Amino acid sequence: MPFEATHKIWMDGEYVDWDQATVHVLTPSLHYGWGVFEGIRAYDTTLGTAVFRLTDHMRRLFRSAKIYHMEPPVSLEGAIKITKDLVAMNGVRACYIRPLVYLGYGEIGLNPLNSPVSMAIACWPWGAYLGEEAFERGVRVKISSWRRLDPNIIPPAAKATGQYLNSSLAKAEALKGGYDEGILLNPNGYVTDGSGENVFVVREGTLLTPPLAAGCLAGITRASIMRIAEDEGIPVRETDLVRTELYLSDEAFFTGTAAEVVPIREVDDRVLGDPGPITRRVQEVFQAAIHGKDERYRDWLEPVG
Ligand code: PY5
Repeated sequence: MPFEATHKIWMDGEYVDWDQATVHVLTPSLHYGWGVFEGIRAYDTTLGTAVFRLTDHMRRLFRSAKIYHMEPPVSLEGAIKITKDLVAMNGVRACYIRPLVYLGYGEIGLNPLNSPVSMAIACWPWGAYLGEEAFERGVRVKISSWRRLDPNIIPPAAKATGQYLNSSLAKAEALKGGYDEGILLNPNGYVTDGSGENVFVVREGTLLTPPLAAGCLAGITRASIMRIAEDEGIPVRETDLVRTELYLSDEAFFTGTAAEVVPIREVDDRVLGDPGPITRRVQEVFQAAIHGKDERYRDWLEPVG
């Protein structure tokens, strides 16, 4: 998917032109994947342009950095302010925001502890991650032959750049097989998440999703959907799921910042069918929430102006 470039990207204290936002080829993070990032969205809302759960995303970024012994060069409050200023400065009403904390040029050995820590924040308009049609019709999913990383190999609790080799292998396998997305099982065979989305299934009116200990990312959309479901009187339970529970579910869907809420219509060629009523309901409430149209979730919106 090509970029729809904006004007400025923030890099280590400066707002630089989009085309000038480059790093040296010997930047260690490029070689060894030692970096952490976030995916955030700003929406055109009833309050003007507002970032969805910006503070929660930045907290997760700082937690990821802690796991990898990196002290971001700005404070949490600083990162929040810069993000809002950047979105406003670029004049975009809605966009995807990508903060990145990484090791800057300086060292090329495997010791990550002596390199300077750099940070960048970019934003650009980014449409439906799994395609416009996916919202309505749902996606076809394959259980990946690639297993999710064990927490003692590379911790899924951090959103680290190198870790996404695992997700991208699953994504590539799914696409080459003619599917839209892959779901990864953990080394014990339990469902974790999609390559870039958390997974929910509906069984007899209850929403089920894998627990964090299964090895999925602590998704902010996941947490939002759990809260929405509770408010809507839909029971939610975190529980380990095996692949056949996806095949036999009444409904299933993905959640994520890039993807938002996307129905799953098939898993490994077992048809679940058109999006069901619970999927539709949470999709609808989530859309209202992110656009400032549901009072209950106003505090999730952090206006840029
Ligand atoms: N699981 C994985 C592996 C993810 O990468 C993501 C987010 C999620 C779950 C959902 O988390 P959240 O709801 O907090 O976004 N993926 C990124 C995103 O911005 C990267 C996608 C390219 O959605």
